[in-house]
Amino acid sequence: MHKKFYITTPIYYVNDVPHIGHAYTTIAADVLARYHRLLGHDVFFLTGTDEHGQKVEKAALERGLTPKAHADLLTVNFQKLWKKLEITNDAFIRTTDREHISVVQELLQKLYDKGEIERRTYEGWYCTPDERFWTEKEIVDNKCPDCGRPVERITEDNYFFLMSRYQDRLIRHIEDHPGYIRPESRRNEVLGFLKSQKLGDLCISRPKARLSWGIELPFDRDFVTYVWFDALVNYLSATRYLSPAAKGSSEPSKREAFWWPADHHLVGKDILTTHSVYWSTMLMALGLPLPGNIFAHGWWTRDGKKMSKSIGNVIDPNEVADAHGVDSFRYFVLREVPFGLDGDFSIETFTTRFNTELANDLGNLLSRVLTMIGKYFDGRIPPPHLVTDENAHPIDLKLRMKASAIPSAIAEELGSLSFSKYLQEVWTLVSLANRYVEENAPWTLAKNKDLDRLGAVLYTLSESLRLIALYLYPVMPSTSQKIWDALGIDKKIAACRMDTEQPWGKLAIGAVIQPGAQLFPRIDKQKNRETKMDMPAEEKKQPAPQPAMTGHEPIGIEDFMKVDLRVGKIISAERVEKSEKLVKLKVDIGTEIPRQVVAGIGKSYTPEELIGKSIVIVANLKPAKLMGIESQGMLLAASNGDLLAVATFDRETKPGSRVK
Ligand code: ME8
Repeated sequence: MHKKFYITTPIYYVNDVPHIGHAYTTIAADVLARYHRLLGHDVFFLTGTDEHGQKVEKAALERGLTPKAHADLLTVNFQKLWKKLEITNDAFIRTTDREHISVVQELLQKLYDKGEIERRTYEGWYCTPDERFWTEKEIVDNKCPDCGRPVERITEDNYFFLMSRYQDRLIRHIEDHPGYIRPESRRNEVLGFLKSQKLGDLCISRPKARLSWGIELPFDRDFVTYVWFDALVNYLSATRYLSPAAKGSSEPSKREAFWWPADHHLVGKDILTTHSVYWSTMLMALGLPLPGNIFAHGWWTRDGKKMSKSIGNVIDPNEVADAHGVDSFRYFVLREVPFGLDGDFSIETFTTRFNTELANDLGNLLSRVLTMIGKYFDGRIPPPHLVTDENAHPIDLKLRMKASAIPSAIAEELGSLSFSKYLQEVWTLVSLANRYVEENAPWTLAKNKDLDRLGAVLYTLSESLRLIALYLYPVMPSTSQKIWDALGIDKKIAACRMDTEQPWGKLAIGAVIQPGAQLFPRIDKQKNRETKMDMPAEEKKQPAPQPAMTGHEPIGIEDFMKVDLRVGKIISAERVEKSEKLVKLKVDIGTEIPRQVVAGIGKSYTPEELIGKSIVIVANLKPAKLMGIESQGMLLAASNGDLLAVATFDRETKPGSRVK
């Protein structure tokens, strides 16, 4: 028996270009679709564009185009963006599709024939420029509450869907199905509203005299369908003509039955009512099953402010992805805010997460492991030197157990759409692997020629990285594939199954690693304040500003205490390419992440003799770039002409201890 998984995003209005809100829902849906494919489920992931109605007609008019020509142009922006963001939607619906139109008309006719739609005379206050009705209570001094222009009293005939009939049934459905509307707070809002107010009927037509850009009512050619009635039907109509063939049957008629109802409708909080009330009652009237879940996510602000075109602070997902990569954008939006709450986007928070979580925690872990395999094992995955769990090293077992526990944690977190918690779960493994490096000090094992243990340690780390990539694949598909490629795994994750890949020990011994470029080159926060090493030659020539007088004028203790001197233990050292002097060091100063320090001591020391030394680090120096590499501190050394002497300690000292 195949398990099917059907997920949708809202269909986006083609009145404007895509922004971060559109990208957010679509990325979230893509993560779930990819995850369910990894589980071996039959997946149908649908997105598309909403092309009828007043908003689109108005936008087209402003550009001097017919609504259809305008829609044809703007829908491409969405399709292109989804391609760039590696969205794997199985179909893209446009409400101007002939097949969709015919399903909308069929359903309207069905409801009309069943007596669920009625013609009524409607009287209300109408704002002509805004083209919408207001109630007596809403208008202010006979003016439109939205634009402030005078409203007129209009009486016109329209068709109404008798939604009020379903109020009690809807309340019961929401109460009986706690997962129907999520998150909990939104569910309570909808229930509160349904229980405290009488539900009205829904006007589902617009006279053609007022709006012609819509689907004609099949039972009255003078009217078009209200845009929301048309749009919501997309979730159902797509199953008939855009879904993958139903498993075990090639008959198109079986498709709707196979795919419907959807498992999740992901929507933004502002369109929850249309989905939870209009759509649910429409389905009830049609005698169709309701979707499994409607999830309303929060809204993004930028630097604490609402995004708006007039302020010009709308985030273009294209720009962020072009500047810093698709995967980091996908990661950020899902990691930063629990799905369901509002979130804020700022370059500062993006950069911090990028540099610490992606560049340091994950990117450095991979490059360290690959460098050591290259150096100590000729670039081949070494054997783990373990036979059973019994003779495994306890710290190896701890890492293995954590790695094996992640799939069930992911199932739980993604089951409740807790994307941020899911990523945090995977990051506990990333952090544990980083700690494992420090605890095992492979460089010391190498120095002591303990190649068996060194092999076991590097195998354990490579295998952890293989699993980290597998677990991160739904969010960061390219990065994950790059990690597998680098580990010499000759498989496409997209074609793999979680259950066959998740067992520990699947990494092939002897596989040749393929180190590539850094996964996440750090974003330089102070690009404009780079050190002279990175400056153009012209600027380099200028005389350096003279340092303040030192050694002559006495300073107070408070000045000296401003300098944070720490004991640092060098855990790795390598020469900086194309430089005689510079050596890149990783220095343990007692923090979880070691410091990277670039020091000009390459003429006086070989990297090998530096490893293991305890030195003095200026820990609160502003980071600077040397030959394009960030240095996060400085070591103390004395110069004897050309030969430098690094300050060390004459007794064992703990990394991170203050030097004063
Ligand atoms: O509403 N942050 O389309 P749409 C997060 N066509 N999400 C945001 C946002 C923000 N700042 N601004 C907007 C429509 N959104 C209809 C849907 S479905 C049958 C029809 C979200 O293009 C908003 O919450 O105006 C909504 O989910 C989505 O963008 C599409 O908005």
